[in-house]
Amino acid sequence: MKSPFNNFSERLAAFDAVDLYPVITSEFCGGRDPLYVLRQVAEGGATMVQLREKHLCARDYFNLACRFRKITSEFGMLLIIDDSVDIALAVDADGVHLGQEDLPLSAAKQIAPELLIGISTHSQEEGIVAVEEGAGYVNVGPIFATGTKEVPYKTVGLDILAALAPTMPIPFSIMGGIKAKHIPALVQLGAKRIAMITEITQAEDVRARTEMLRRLIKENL
Ligand code: TZP
Ligand code: MG
Repeated sequence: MKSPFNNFSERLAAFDAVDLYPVITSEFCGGRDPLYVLRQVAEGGATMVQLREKHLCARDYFNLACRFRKITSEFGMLLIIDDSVDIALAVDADGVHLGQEDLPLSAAKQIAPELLIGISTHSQEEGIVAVEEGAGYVNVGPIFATGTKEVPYKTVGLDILAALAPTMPIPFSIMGGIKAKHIPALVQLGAKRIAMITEITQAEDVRARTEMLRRLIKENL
């Protein structure tokens, strides 16, 4: 299945307009099929999703990513693959999300010039480097403590977010321990795109939760 977006600039424009950034990992889907959770997120109106699997072999990650591509294309959504540039290219995903220990941005850009490449950053300094190296977007986190991932970094917190938001020259998302109750304050500090795992994927009604979170972000913009 093909991406609904033709090139980097269409993907960047789509990311710029994102409000909620759901990240789906099989082990955090409350025992449900990640494809069911994806469909619920899509029906709830999300315009992008990241597939993030840490324990699948490349073959299984590829097969799941193909199925994510089919559903996200059906809904006109951006699809980002965590960690793997090769799988992102192989399934015609729209981008790849890379951490500080993954393939360097410069190498990823060389292989995949039309992919939207997102970089995980944990401080203002890492954010500046990612921008200088030409990231498509950056994700800043963990904003709050999270049990979803072992993070060897201090939480970013609201003060750093407040300092960083007005100076960030490219679109950014934030992540880490974020729940619905935090959204008004985060949006008022300048965060327009909010990435979440468990607040979405462990909701009993994922579709209704997606709709509610999107509404909450938009109401506070
Ligand atoms: N990177 C920084 S925090 C985090 C990742 C992958 C996990 C966020 O998960 P949750 O459930 O939204 O706290
Ligand atoms: Mg990674």
